[in-house]
Amino acid sequence: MALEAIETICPTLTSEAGRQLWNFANLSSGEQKELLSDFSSSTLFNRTNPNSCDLIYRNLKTSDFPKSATGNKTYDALYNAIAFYQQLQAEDGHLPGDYGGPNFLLPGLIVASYVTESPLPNLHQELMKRYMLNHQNADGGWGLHIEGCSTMFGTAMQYVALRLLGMEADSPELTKARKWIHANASALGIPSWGKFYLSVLGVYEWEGCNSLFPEMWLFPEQLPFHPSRYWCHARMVYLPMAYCYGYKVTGKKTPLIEALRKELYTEPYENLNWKNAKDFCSAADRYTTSSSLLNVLNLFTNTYEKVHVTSLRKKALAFILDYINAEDEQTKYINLGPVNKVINSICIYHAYGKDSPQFKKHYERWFDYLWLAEDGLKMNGYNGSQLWDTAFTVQAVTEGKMQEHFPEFTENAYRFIDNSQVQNEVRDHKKFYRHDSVGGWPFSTVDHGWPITDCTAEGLKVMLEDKAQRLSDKRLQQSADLILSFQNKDGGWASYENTRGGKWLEMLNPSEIFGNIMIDYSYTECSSACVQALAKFQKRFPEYRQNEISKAVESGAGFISNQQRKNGSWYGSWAVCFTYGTWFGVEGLLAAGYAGFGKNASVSPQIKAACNFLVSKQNADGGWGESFESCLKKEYVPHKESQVVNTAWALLSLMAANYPDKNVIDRGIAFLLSMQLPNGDFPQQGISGVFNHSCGITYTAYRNVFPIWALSRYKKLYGV
Ligand code: LAN
Repeated sequence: MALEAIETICPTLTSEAGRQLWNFANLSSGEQKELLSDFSSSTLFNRTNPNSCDLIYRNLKTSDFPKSATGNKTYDALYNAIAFYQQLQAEDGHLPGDYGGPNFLLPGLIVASYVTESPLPNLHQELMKRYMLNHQNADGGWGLHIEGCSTMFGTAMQYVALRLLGMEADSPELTKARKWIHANASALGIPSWGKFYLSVLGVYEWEGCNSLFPEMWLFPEQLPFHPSRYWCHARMVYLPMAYCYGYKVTGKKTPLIEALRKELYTEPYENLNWKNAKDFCSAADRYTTSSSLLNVLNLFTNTYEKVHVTSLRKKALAFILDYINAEDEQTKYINLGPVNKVINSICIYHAYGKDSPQFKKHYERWFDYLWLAEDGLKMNGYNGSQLWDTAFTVQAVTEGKMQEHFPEFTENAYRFIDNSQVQNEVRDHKKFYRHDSVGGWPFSTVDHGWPITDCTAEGLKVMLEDKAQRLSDKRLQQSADLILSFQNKDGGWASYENTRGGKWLEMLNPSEIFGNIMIDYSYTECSSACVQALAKFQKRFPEYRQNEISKAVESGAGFISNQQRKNGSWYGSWAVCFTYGTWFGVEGLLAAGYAGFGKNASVSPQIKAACNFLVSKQNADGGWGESFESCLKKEYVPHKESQVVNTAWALLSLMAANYPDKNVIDRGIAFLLSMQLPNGDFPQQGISGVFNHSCGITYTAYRNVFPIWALSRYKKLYGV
C-alpha cells in the first residue's frame, strides 16, 4: 500500500508554539522519488470524495492501542475516540490538521513565487502539482473550492499554476482545462481577484482591471467609506492589491509568459479588448452582482487613473507600504490570511528586492501555510486552526470528565492555550486601525496574533475551568475586558473588530465571488461564544464590571434571539450550516438564562422552536446531514447522507436543551457509533467549513472533536 510506504519514508511535521512545518529535508533523493511515485498512485487518494482524510499526518502519528471494551458501547466509543485523537497532539499541545479547501490560494502562492523569482523546492513543486491535479473536476475545470463546480477563477488559476510548475500545455489534463477555459469565454471572464493575479504575472493587462484606487487610503478617516471601516480581511487584501495596482507591478516577460498569453484566450493577445473585460465576469463564478453605485465609482476611479496626480499617488503608496510593513511585523510575517500573505510578499519584493531581510522573512513563512495530505501538498486557508481546535478539544473532553483518563493530553492542551493568549499590544496598532489585542486569543497561533471575538471567548471559557489556574485573575479579566470592547451596538459580536461601517458598504463589494466581505457583521456564532464566555466569567468574578457584563449578556442574547428564523433555526456563517448556527443559537441563549426543557420551569419558546427544527431534520438512520448548498442558498439543503459532524452539532444542541424525548438522542448517538472506524477515528465526509457564503474550507478536526463532545455530553447527562 502506498500509504504504508510513505510512513517508512517519513516526512515529518515539526511544531513549535503552533507553527506547523512539514520537513522533507531529511529525505534522500531516492526517497523523494519514492514518495512522489506513491503520491501518483491512485490508491492513495480516493477522488470520489474530494475531501482528503488527512491520512498522511494521521498515519504517521497513530498506531494501534488497547481498546476500551467495558461492554458499555457509548462509553467505549467515547474512550476510543479520544484515545485515537490524542495521538495527533503535537509536543506544543495543539492538534495539527488539514485546513485546505479553497482552490485559489495555492496558485496565488505559485504566481508569487514565479514573479519574485523565488522557486519552491522541487519536491514541494511536484507535490503541489499532484494536489491540483487531484482536484480537477471531470469537465476539466476547477471550482472555487474542492467541492465546487468549475469556475473560471479556479480553472484559469490552476492552469497557470500548473504551467508555472513546468507542466506541458499539451498534457491531457491541461488540454482538457484549456478546452474548458475556451468554452467558457476565456480568461477574460476571470473575476477581479483573478484579473489581479494574472496582471501581476503578466498574462492579463492592468488596463483590464478596475482601478484599485490607492488614493482612497488618504481619505479623511471620518468618512463613512474610509477603508479602515472595512472588514479586516477586505482591508488587508485590498491594501497590497492597491500597491501592485499603483505601481502596475508585473513579472518578467519570459517565453512561458508569452506562451500563456496565447493559451488563455481565444484571440491573439494584442487584439483583446481590455476595456470591455474590466467588468466581464464569467457566469459560473458570479455570486454577487455589482451595484450601480460601484459602477459609478469604477467609472470615476478608472477615469482618475488616466490623469492621476503624481504627488498624491506617491503619498498614497508610501502610506500603503508603511502599513504593509506594520502588518508584516505585527504578525511576524505570517500576515492576517493566506491572500494578503502572498500579495504582501510580492509588494515587499518589489519595494526592497529579493535579498532584503524583509523578503527573506516573507519567504520563510510561506511554508507555515503548507499542508501535506494524501491528495498532495496544499496551501491552508490560514496558518492553521490551532487555537480553535485545541479549545474545542478541551471542552469536549472535560465535559464528560474524561481528563481523568487522559490527563497528559488535557494538560498539554491547556498549556498550548495558555501560551497562545496575546499578552502584548502590537506596534502602532491605533495608527493602522487595529483593535486592542491584549487578553485575546487568535484562531491559530500567538505569533499570528490577530485576536478574534469567538476565539477569545472559547479560550476564556477553557481557561476559566482550568483547575491548575494557569491564568492569573488579571489575564482572565483582560480577556473579558476585550470581549466587552468587541460588542456591537446591535448587541452582537462580529469576527475580529467592531462593526465599523454601514451595511450599505456592501454595495461597494467588488469581488463578484464572495458575499458580505465589506464590513465585519455581527454573527450568531461569534455572539453566542461571547455571551457564553461572559456568563461563565461572571460566575467566577461576580463583582467584576457586574452591570456591564450583565447588560452585555442580555443584549447579546437579544441579538441572538433576533437572528432566529421562523422555523426555529439559525443560519451559520462559518460552517455548514443551520445545524452549526442552531447549535450556537441554543447554547448562547441557554447561557444567558433562557430555559431549556426541565421539570419545573417552562421551556423558552426560542429553545423549543430550535429543538423542533432539529428534530424535523433527523434522518431515518438517526443522523443529521446538511449540504454545503445550505450556505449558498441560505436555506436548509439536506446532504444525501447523514454526516457525523452535523449529527454531533444537532445532538449537542438537543442535549444542551435537555430535550425530553431521549429516543431522538439515542438514535443520533447510535448513528455516531455506527460511523466510528475500528481505530477510533471517524470518517471524513463532506466539507464542513465555509466563509463569505460561497467558499468551502476543511476542518479535519471536526470529525473527531464534535462526536467526542456529543458522546461526552451524553455521558454527563445520562451517566454512561
Ligand atoms: C476564518 C477562520 C475562523 C473563523 C471562525 C473563528 C471559525 C469564525 O467563527 C469567525 C470567522 C473566522 C475567523 C474566519 C473568517 C474568514 C477566514 C479568515 C476564515 C474562514 C479562514 C480563511 C478566511 C479568509 C477570509 C480567507 C481568505 C479569503 C478572503 C475573502 C480574504
